[in-house]
Amino acid sequence: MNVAVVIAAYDEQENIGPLTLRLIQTLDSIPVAWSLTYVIEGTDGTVEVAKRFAADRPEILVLYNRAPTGLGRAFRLGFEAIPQDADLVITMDADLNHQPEEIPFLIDSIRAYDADIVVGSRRLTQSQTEGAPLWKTVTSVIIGFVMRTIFKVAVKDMTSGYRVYRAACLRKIHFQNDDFAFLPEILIEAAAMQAIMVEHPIHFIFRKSGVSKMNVWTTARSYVRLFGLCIVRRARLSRPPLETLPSRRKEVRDPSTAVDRKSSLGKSQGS
Ligand SMILES: Nc1nc2c(ncn2[C@@H]2O[C@H](COP(=O)(O)OP(=O)(O)OP(=O)(O)O)[C@@H](O)[C@H]2O)c(=O)[nH]1
Ligand SMILES: [Mg+2]
Repeated sequence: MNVAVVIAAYDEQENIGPLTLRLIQTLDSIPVAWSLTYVIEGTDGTVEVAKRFAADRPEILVLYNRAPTGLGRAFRLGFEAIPQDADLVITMDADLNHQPEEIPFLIDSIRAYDADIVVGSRRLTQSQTEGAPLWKTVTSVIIGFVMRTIFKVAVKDMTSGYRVYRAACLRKIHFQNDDFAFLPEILIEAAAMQAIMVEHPIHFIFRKSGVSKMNVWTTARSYVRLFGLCIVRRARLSRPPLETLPSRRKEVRDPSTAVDRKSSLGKSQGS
């Protein structure tokens, strides 16, 4: 099995070293072929640390931009770079929110449920969350509730960035959002494709180094854009088929038209 890990990092100099060491240790300990793609942005030295690891391990690819382009855009770039033969794609944060040692359990979960996506979840009874400020947890729970209600996606933790995707499923999903809202967008798209999604409890640890890159205004704008996009899509999908539009109904009620339709139907069936 080929596993491609994709991680976006923006000024995570203190975290990238310990994260990479733990990832290598975990991925080397399970019977898979792996690759690790970093999409690094910023100028704090994160890229130099990652490149030192990449010089030793050919499995590691480092993509780099100086200026941050947004989380969704960074992941789009990372997903484009995953090897063609990847079976699974794993995403996680670079700030040690997500524990690399849990990767084998998430992989077991996608296999056991024959799922398309496994979401590493902070919202199950066995999940553990350490150190997250109350406002973040409350905001995330509210966003999750609103999304689930409006878009009918049966996932409790829709904003979690710790996920395992079947590569074949991920390749079919084309998300539009350039910022944090790409995370729920992927699940909304996947639900529309009838993808099988399951959640697996994780141990989430709030960042101990570096600062949050989630800008409240940019993120709010990206969610507004997502809602707009989804509402337009839903309106298109729920538009009644031509026959039931009012003007067509009138036409069918007209006895002469109804006879015409019947006879033309009969003809096409008969021929
Ligand atoms: N390449 C890139 N990475 C980004 C960008 N924005 C965020 N990230 C990374 O995406 C991940 C999630 O961002 P965080 O700042 O941790 O957001 P968060 O988890 O909601 O906030 P914290 O509470 O600080 O953990 C981290 O690994 C960031 O370094 C971006 O514009 N470009
Ligand atoms: Mg984080």
